[in-house]
Amino acid sequence: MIADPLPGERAVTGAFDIVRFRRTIASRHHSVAGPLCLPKFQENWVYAVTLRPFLSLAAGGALAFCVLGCGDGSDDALPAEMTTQAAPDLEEKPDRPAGMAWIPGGEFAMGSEDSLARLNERPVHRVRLAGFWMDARQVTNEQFARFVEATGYVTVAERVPDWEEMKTQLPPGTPKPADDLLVAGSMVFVGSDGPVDLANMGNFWRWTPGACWRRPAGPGSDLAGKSDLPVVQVAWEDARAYAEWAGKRLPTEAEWEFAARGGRDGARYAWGEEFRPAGAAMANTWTGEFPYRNTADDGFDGLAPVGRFAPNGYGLYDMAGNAWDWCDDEYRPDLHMLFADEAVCGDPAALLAAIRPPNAPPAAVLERVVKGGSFLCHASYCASYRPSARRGLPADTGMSHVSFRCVQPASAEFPPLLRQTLKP
Ligand SMILES: [Ca+2]
Ligand SMILES: [Cu+2]
Repeated sequence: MIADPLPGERAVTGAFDIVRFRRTIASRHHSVAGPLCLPKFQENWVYAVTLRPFLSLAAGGALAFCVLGCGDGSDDALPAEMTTQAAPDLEEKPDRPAGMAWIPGGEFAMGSEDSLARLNERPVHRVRLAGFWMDARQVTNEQFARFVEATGYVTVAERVPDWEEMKTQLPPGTPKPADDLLVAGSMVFVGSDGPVDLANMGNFWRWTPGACWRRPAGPGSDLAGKSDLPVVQVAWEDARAYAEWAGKRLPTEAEWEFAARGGRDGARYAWGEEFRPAGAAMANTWTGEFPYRNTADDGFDGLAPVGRFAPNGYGLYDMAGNAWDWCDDEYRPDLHMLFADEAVCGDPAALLAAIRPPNAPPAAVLERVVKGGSFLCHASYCASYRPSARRGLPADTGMSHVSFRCVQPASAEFPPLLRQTLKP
């Protein structure tokens, strides 16, 4: 049975917020869309759509609403370039970045209403995206090591938390955590000896001082033989730092989900409707009884090296299971409800950023979206190996099953999303 929401997950935001949000969208859309923007900006549409996150900040939100056109869809038809955009033949793209797959862009149904879908995946709404490049595989330990070697970067899990600094990012009056918690460390999956209460993560996860990407299971562990495993125990800002170094950025949730679907709009899984077509394991998940008995009959009882399962329709590997992928977006459990009445939306990440209230918490303490599920996902617990499945995780915490991959806009002249970090 699927419990909703997951343990530790916030309840879905109340109706009041949604009404207020819709009113904001409506007023902005109708006040700036028609006469002011469309004739003026239509010739630059493709450029503007690709630039939308940047523009949404640069223009204080107003421009974003006219180029994104998240309204009733009647007065802002897309120009031909967007609606007829076809997947370019990779062979014709001499500038294809190494290790990346072309995601053609277009329109898709974001979210799911099938029986496995949680509340935070409902309802389905249409989203329209421009094309982009995406890493075919998750960033491996070897790749991350190269980044660290080149930059001397120290990940969040390796830094001793500074309470004085933390305090400034937390609501006033937040009590100081116990001293033995204020040490460098990360969350390690430890499993259990038998059936336990799944609502209490502490029954199978342990905050582990000394755990970090180099020692993913804590002191005494290392990366021997793991160079082609996805890097884990990286916090969201570590993933972002890597992306910036690589000249890329993290995907938005919508980009990630569109890419994961591999062209199978509305399908339950990235590969179709059946979890194990003809008995074949399509992803590294938990087989057996969670969290104490892992039969590993998909070949792996822990993380698998990247690229061991069949790629999806866009040539992307491991978009289900193995390790979650960080996305750039703030996590809102009610995301899909916010867009329920819109015919077609631009990227929800840009829309939400544009209306972010000035008193919103600083970016550093927000939950960020993770997608794709992991080797720990099991039908009895979360079934998150579906493209629409989503969780929010604290941005500052690494875990045994969270990794990332990057994307790159179609042309280098478009500034990456990274440039408009929601810094406090
Ligand atoms: Ca497995
Ligand atoms: Cu899961």
